[in-house]
Amino acid sequence: MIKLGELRHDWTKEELLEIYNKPLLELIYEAATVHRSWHQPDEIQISTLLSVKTGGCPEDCSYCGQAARYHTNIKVQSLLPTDTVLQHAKKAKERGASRFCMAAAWREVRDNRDFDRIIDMVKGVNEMGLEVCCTLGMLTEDQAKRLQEAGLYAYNHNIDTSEEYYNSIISTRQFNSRMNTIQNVRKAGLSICSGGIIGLGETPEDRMGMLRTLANMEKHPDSVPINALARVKGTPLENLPKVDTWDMVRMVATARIAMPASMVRLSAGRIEMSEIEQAWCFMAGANSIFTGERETLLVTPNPGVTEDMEMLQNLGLRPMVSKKTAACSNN
Ligand code: SAM
Ligand code: DTB
Ligand code: SF4
Repeated sequence: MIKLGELRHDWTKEELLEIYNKPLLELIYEAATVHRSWHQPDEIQISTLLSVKTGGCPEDCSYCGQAARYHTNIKVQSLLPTDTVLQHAKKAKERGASRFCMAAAWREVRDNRDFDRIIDMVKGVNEMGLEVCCTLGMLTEDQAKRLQEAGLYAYNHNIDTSEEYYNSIISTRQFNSRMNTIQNVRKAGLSICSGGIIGLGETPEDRMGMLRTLANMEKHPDSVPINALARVKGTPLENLPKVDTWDMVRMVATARIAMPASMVRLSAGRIEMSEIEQAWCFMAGANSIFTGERETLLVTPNPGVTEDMEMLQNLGLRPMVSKKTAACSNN
């Protein structure tokens, strides 16, 4: 019998597979029980995502519409002006977001003027009382430190899939480079957001291999985004089948059990899920979502903010207050 609800860092792939393959309702019940003992079950974190630099990426991630080498219908956009980004952040806050995440289609951060501009954006968004997050590709320890000093709260860097399957999906970098960046982010004292994608043609063993890597880190990532592949026309994975919702529910439930204290974020793929399907994911322990102000995630569609707020209301859920706002109003 596997004991559930404890913080552990020694999961085996077999144990995780056993959990993942449990009879569905039993699995959901157990994940919901763990969820309730670690979190306020009616609170959902709203993280607004903005693509601050879109497309033209030199990497070959075979799921990604932003890789320059694939012929996708994406509009390439160089780094947005700081003012524009700050306006978006203000609007996101007014609409209930507690976290604002800025994404750039970069392989890695370079110490150039664009990075200086990102630093200004981080300062500006931080001053609004939002938790600022960035996802900019690979980082050195010094760059992570610079972001932290500017007021960055969290850094998103996904491991995407299992170590074994990684090279079938991405050839322009190694799994270990991702792990190194996560280590650099940790050394800078930033909150870590790291998860992955399902629906890339991986096996359940790969899915659990990915969760095992995340769950056996010295400290679990503070948030774990679970993405279902958003199939982008022109990418090598465009014709893969849509992820089965019950697979998503199983993945969320297993992540919740393996990393009980972490935020589990229902990420890409929500546009293809009904409110009822999303409700199952919340029941299974998801407690965070990405909203996009422009009804896109980065380049693919996402539910609108109004639709999302209606969904939360229908389900009796409420947006989580930012830890920073809560701290300010208590003073
Ligand atoms: N370029 C940076 C990087 O790769 O870390 C930051 C942005 S990148 C778009 C962030 C993450 O989004 C990827 O690591 C991947 O997990 C996820 N992602 C990208 N395209 C996706 C897609 N089509 N479907 C699902 N998730 C996707
Ligand atoms: C994450 O795990 N999911 C977000 C975020 N991190 C940056 C991105 C999902 C992208 C989905 C496809 C797109 O719109 O490009
Ligand atoms: Fe570039 Fe990130 Fe897309 Fe990979 S996932 S191609 S690194 S933007």
